[in-house]
Amino acid sequence: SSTRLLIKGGTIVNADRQEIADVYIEDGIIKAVEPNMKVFDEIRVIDAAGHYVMPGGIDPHTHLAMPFMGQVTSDDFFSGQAAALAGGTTMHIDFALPSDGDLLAGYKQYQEKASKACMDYGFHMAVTKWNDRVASDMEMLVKDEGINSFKFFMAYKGALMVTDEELLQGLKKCKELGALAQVHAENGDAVVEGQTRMIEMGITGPEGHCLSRPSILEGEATSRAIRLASFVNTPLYVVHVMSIEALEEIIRARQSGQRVIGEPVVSGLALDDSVLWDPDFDVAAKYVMSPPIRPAGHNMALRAALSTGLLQLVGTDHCTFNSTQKAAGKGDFRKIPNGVNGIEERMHILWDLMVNSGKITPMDYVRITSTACAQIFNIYPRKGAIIPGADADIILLNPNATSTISSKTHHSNVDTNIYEGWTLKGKIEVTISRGRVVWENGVLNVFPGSGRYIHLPPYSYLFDGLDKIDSAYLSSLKAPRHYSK
Ligand code: DUC
Ligand code: ZN
Ligand code: ZN
Ligand code: ZN
Repeated sequence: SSTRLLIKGGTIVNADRQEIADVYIEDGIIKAVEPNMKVFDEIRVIDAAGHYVMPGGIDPHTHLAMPFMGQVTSDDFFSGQAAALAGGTTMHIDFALPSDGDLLAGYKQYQEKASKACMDYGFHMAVTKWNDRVASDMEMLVKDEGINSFKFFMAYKGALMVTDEELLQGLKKCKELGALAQVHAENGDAVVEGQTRMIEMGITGPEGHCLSRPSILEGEATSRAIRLASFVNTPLYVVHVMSIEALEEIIRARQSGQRVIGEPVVSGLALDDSVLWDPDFDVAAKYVMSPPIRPAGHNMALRAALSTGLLQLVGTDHCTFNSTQKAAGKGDFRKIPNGVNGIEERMHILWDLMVNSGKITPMDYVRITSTACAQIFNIYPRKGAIIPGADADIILLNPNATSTISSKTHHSNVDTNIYEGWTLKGKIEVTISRGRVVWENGVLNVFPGSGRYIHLPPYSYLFDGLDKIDSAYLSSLKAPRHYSK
């Protein structure tokens, strides 16, 4: 039986236009977007007058069911995705982290974890070492399994960190495959040095976390990654941009024509590091993530960059640990598992922070929460747009309603919330996932196994014309040289 749905009279917002129209959906696909459509029998009609009707959010950066720092993140693919849907996000791209650097095995493990998915998802794959096997696995994942991005950690020395040599090989392979290279940019050697300094000074609490890895270390690694990507001439995606130093490197590179994407995360935009000085360990520890939340001012610069297009899309780095898990680092901040929540809060916080404040328009909001992500990961316009033929992933936002965040009412499987008590204006009242109403009147209607794996094809627009740049470079080498005696 076909499911038919008509969303009537709302303000349809796409990244490039806004209009009052109806949206007709059949079997999970948007069939028509037109004003004043006729209502047929046996069709469910949702009255959207006074509401913004927008593409569902796509979170480019999450960690569900991930073993990390001796713990496993508390949200799995069901609880994390249910939370996402309740917060207006209808797709995410999770970081598959292979336990022993074996990419294919890791990919299969993550697909197994995702068998309980209740919304659409894709994967990035983390590369934590380099050898021929890793290279051939990357090739297989791109050609057969729908992976088009690989993340390299420049921090987490002794665990996930790659050397510059490994990063360089990875960048070359990404370029060859048309896959997007992503970096966690912090200087991992200097982080260890900074941590040792703190412990020697007797600073063992959560404030030691941000003091030990200041923003210059993020700026240095961002600069290094950008310059290595330039040397290889391949696009680069910098995940969780947290600081002015990193931002400046990205802006410089973009202004010189380099293809660099910068992704801030909600916590870095919305908070500052004062929270890490809370005398209550349990409170301060919940904000520990890497790179750390920065001193006040960095967040304002990131917001400004986002509003002017210097940063392109927003993730969350959703990576939740319960307070009992965070307690592993009581007395030594180095053992606090790194990660914060955000998958459920991202859409509401960005609306309040960026749209209500007048920094961006609803169209910009759609771009930074959905469209840009779909374009970068090469699934636009199937995702990220309300147009005929696209997947019916849609949200209805009431700009006049408010909601208050609390760990007591959120859907994420974690006992704390870093935005506890925040009241936000602009409420996502309905979430539609591939034509099915999954969130309405404060009630979730989801079941495990209903989410689909979305193949992400290689060679996004970021690769267009790159070969011309390479051939121009090669022919410049053949040009006559002039030497002065
Ligand atoms: N940072 C975090 O805070 N959590 C997961 C991994 C990371 O890089
Ligand atoms: Zn990271
Ligand atoms: Zn992350
Ligand atoms: Zn309403």
